[in-house]
Amino acid sequence: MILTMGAAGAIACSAAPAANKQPAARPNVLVILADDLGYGDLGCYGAKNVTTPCVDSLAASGVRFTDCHATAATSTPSRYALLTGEYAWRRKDTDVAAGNAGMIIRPEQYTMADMFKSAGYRTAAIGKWHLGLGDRTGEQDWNAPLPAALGDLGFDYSYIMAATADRVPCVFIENGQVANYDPSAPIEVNYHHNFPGETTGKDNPELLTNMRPSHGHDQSIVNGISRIGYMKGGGKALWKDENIADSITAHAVNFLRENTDEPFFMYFATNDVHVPRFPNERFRGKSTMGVRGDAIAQFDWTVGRLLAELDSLGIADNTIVVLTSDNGPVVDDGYDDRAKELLGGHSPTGGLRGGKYSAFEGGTRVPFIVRWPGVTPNGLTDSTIVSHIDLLASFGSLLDARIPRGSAPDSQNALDAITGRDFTSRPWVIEQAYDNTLSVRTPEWKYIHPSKGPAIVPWGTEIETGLRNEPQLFHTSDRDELHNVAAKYPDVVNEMEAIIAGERNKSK
Ligand code: NG6
Ligand code: CA
Repeated sequence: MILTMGAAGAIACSAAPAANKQPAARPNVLVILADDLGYGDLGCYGAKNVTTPCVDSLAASGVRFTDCHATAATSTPSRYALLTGEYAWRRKDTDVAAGNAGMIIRPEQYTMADMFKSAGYRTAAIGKWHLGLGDRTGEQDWNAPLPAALGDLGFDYSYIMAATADRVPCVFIENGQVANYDPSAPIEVNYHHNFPGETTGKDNPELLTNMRPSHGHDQSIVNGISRIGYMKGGGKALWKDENIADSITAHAVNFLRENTDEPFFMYFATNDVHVPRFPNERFRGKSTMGVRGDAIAQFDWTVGRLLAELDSLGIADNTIVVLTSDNGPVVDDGYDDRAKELLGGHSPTGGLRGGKYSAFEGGTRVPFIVRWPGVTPNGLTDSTIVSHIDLLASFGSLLDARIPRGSAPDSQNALDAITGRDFTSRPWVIEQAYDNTLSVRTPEWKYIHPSKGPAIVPWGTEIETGLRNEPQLFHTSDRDELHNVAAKYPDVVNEMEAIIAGERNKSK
C-alpha cells in the first residue's frame, strides 16, 4: 500500500465544513485519542513552543471544552472505561497492562464498537490498544492468530500496538495476527525472564543507539531503545518508532477510503506523545522542546492528515470528530529525552497541579474537542463539566441503541452537552488516580478521598500523586489545588464521600 503522506507542515488544515447543512441521521464517528497529551499541550489550550494548527482548526470549527475528564490518570483504566462505559475501578485487573496481558475486556462484554456494529456501522480500532490480547496473560502464541482479539469486541478491522511503545511486543497486530509476520524470526514474549543470549538495556547500554532510559525501561532492546519486558524475534515485523505515526495514519486513511458507502466508527489512538518519544525526522525541530514537543507536532500532523482525508472523500460534513487524551501529561516518564530541560516555560498541564498518575487535576483534565458540522457551534469554548465515561451512552442515544441491561452501567447520555448545545452538566464526575484513589469533581468542588499512598510517584517522574491520608477538598476557584478546605466544609466532605460510597456500592 502506498499513500501520499505529505511533508510535515504541508497539509492544509481542514477548513470549517459548512455549518448550515442538516446533520445526517447516521453520521460517521471518529474518536481521536492521544496518549499522555496534557491539558496545556495544544495551541488552542495555550501551548507554548509548539504550534498545532490542525487541531486548532478543528477547535475553530467545533466546541473546545475546558473541563473534560478522562476517567483515570493512566491509560488502561481510562481506555477501558471509555470503550465499555464502566468505571475501571469496578474491576481488579484494569491497572496499566503488560504487553502480554490477556484481553481485559471479555468477548461477551458490550463495547462501544458492539454498539456501532449493531447499528450497521463499520468499526475500526487503530493505534495504541493497551487492553490486553488473547485468552490468558503470558500464554499468547504471537506466531499464530490470537484466539481472542478485537474482532470479538465488535471491531471489524483493527491495526494496533498490543500495549504501549515502551512495552514489548514491538509489532503491530492486524485483525488478531502479527502484521508483516516474519516466519524466519518467531516471536517470544516474557515479562519475567529474558531469553538466553538476548541483549538488554541493562547489560548492553552500548546498543542503545536511539534512546537511553532514565528510569525502568532497561529490558529488551528494539530499534536501539530498551523497553519494559523481554522479547525475542520479530524480524521485519518489528516496528520502527519513527514510523509509528505514519503507519497508523496510513492504515486509518485506508480504512476511510474503503468505507465511504456505509457509516463508520473509528477509534484512532495515537502513540504520541507517550514515551519513548521518537518522532519521524520530518518533525524534528518543529518545536523548541525536543522530542516531546516534536511528538506534539507529529500528533497535529496526524490529525490534519485524517481531517484532510475526510474532506477529500467528501464526508467531513457527515462525520463527528472527537479529539481527546487518555490521561494527563508527564515530562520524564522513563527515557532520557531532555523533555524537562527543554520545556522553556511550556506547561504541559496548562498550569494544573499534578500530571499523569495524579489525583490532582493535571491527572485527568484533558483536552476535548468535538466537531459535528451543522450541530456544534463553530469555535465555542465550553466550560461544562464532561467525562469520557459518557461517550458510549451519548453515541448510543444518537444511534437509538438498545444497550443490554447491565452493560455500560456508568455511562449517561450527555450528547447535547458534548456537542455544545446544553450547558447543564453532569452533577459530578469521578476520577481514578494513583493507588486507585478516587476523586470527585463537581462544577464547584474537587474532593480527593484519603489515601495512605506516597505523596510523589515513587519512580522518578517527579509528579505529585495528590494523595494524603486525610480528606482534601478544594474549591474550583483554587485552580492550583493549594488550599484544602475540608475542615471548613464538613458537610461538603460528607456529600462527596456519599457520592463515592454510593458509586462503590453499585458494584456490590
Ligand atoms: C509506567 C512506566 C511509564 C509508562 C506507564 C504507562 C516505568 C518506570 N514507567 O509504569 O513509562 O509506560 O507505566 O503509561 O516503567 S500509560 O500512559 O500507558 O498508562
Ligand atoms: Ca497514557
